[in-house]
Amino acid sequence: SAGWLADETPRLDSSVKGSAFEPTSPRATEPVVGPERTVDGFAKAFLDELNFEAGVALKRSTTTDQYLALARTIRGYLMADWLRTAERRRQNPTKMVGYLSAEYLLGRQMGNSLLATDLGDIAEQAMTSLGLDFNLLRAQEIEPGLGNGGLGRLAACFIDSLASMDVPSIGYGIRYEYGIFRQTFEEGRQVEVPDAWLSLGAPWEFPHPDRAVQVNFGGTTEQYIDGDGRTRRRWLPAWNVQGIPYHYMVPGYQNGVVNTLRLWSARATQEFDLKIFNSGDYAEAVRAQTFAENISKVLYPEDSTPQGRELRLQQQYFFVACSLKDFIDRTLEEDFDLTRLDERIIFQLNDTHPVIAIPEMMRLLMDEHDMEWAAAWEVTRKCFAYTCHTLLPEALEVWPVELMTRLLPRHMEIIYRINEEFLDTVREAFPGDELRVRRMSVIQEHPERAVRMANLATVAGVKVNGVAALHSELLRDKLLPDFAALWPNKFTNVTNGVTPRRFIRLANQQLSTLITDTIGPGWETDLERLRELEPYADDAAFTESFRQVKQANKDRLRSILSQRDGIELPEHAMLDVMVKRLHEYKRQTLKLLHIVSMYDDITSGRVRREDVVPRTFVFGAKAAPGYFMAKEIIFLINSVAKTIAQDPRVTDLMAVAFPANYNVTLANKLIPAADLSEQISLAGKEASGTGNMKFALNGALTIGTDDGANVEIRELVGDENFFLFGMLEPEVAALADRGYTPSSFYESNPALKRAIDLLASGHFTGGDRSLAAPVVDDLLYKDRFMALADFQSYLDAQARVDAAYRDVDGWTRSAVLNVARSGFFSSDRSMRDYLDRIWMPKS
Ligand code: B1H
Repeated sequence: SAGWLADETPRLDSSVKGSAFEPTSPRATEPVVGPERTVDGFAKAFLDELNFEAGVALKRSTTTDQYLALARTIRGYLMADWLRTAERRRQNPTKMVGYLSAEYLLGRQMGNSLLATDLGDIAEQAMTSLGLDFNLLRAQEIEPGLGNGGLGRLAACFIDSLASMDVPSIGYGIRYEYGIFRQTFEEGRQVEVPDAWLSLGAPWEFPHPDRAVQVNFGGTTEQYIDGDGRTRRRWLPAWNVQGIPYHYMVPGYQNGVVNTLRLWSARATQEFDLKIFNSGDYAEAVRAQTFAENISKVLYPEDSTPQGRELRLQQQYFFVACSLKDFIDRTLEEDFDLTRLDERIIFQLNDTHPVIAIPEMMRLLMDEHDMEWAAAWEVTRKCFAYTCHTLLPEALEVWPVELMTRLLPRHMEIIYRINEEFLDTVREAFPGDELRVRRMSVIQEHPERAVRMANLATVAGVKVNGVAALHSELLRDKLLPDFAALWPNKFTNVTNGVTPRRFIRLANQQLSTLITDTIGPGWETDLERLRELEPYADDAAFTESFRQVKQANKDRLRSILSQRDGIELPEHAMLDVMVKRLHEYKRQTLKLLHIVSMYDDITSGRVRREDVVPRTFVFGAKAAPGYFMAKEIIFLINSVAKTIAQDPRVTDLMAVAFPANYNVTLANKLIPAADLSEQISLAGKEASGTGNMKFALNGALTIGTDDGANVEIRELVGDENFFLFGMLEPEVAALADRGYTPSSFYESNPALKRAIDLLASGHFTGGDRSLAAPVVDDLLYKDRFMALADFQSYLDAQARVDAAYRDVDGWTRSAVLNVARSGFFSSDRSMRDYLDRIWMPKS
């Protein structure tokens, strides 16, 4: 009989309801088994994906088809663990960590998933058995570049560690349709190309349009009397969008745990459309959908200097509102009393970008869940902790009251009230000190009325932390001293870390094998064990292998740069690497002055050729598209690189490479090959740095200032294995107070004068002085970050580097000790510190 034919109900519309997900759950748990962990099992699963999911025959398939099928096959092996992890967490609800971050700079997913599942060999053999080139397929993946630099990469390392440590946690963020731009060079100048990372298909994500969440914007607020006769306020928003969750697997390292990263994508709501549809303009209504979808369209490419754009505030509120609603609905599923919400969640605010979550939590608890102000505040102030990632004044986010009132009027009211009560506390603690009250206020008055997001986060957060020891000290004593006076115990430090899985195991397989052969397995999740390598720093066989690994990594890099960028590098030279965002405070110009100085020494015959230690300099850096000076610096580096490459007097002694589009994928190839790591920011400006840690862990020596986590690296690896130079932070502050005149350093230092004159002469810019002028003039007359003041000290340190490098055994010894003593910089340790000091303190 065909009874089922009668049972189908036609539906009127094809829309999605804006309601939270309601599971129908016919069975509580289903037995889930992944495909067989054999070469044949893998090959079969792969063909199933290709044939039955993609509908493509192997012999007609493209490389893209094959890549997609491979990705889906690998994720199939993680699926059972994912469902099991989620079920286990639901069965035993405990306090979770909610990481709120506008950025996740994930890097490629395939290698990481293969490592987590330990399926690399099986997958490779399976592909070979089908006649496919495994590495070619892996190379197809476009990395999800949903972040700018260190801050976004840190978030990715942290969720990796949380999964590897089986900490109940969830990452929340934005699914940008376009991530960080792809950088290309045209005549040495940066040109940005949109990063269409989803264009080939998105095999690592799981969209859940049926679990959409509605987010409101604009409108007004009003007072009303509720059913119990209470006077209350409510928000009458003007428009809304919906947030569609996309889930990403976050696999732990070979531990059967798979956590979730939930990124939100904006769509137009029916309601939104209807208003315009009803006006009769169908085409306009369809067009208007793109207005809503703009919210998650593109990552703002500013690293450390936020632009106060309206769309950016919309992005921030959008993902925060979705995430809080998502989490609260989840706790309500277990009938949880929201006055105890802090027993279920601690939200970590990754910089100020998600700080609008604080008034949003208040609004949800009061307006949607009927709580009184006092009760709502009592719980809200236990649910958030704030990480500050900077000290640069221009990086501190403030949102104009005018914009905030227009976009989020209810939140603005709540912020005012939080501030009123907070300022009462200040007045009580410091009677009569109105200057202090003004400094601490969440609202700034000048140059315009605006909400200081860092102050709001500090008022509401359980803890405030900086990202390296020095930074946390400066944060407490220089950026927020008034808050520290009021609440000394609110301030703490958690030094950043990096995941050893991606940045050693995946990036440096040969070093990993050498380490495992020497100290046994297990160091990948217990990185302090690298200490056991210390005795081998003097072991001839070990150091010889170590050198061979470094050379192999250099050879691989040379071949990659040759293929990828058409850059041909000399075989034997010290590899001196500076990779990070282009920013004046990071001082790529100081590096450039060193290069020009070395060039000048050789071409003028000031040094004998046989005394020169050959070097290859590698830069990698993206500039924010609107950052004029940063782009001029890129142009100048490229100009110098080109001139040097064409000058036969120096080509055997120096080369400068600037591969375009530095990203996580390239970092994984570059860092393991480096001999020297350049960490040369002006002391007090780099909050932490995390590239510095990756280099040390891969056996590069650091030349660096006493800044950020460099301080801790030097303490750990030892003075004799680190090249320190430059002013200390108090000296920088003192010089700034005295008044800094860069030209006096230029006048009084002949080497510096020669380098700057040569740059200014047009020698590197085809004879055109004007092309070098923006950078040169800035150095001579402004030099906000005091490159000229640190120049001589830097040059001296580089001379020490040369001397050390000539001593091959001594250098290798130092490199080994850098690896052995950097285990502290595992992001697992950072997560342990967050747990102990912030998330789950044993009171
Ligand atoms: C860091 C940022 C940042 N600090 C604003 N601040 C952004 C600020 O899109 N924006 O508006 C984006 C990024 N990023 C970096 O964080 C620090 O400069 C590094 O020193 C630090 O290592 C890293 C992680 O803590």
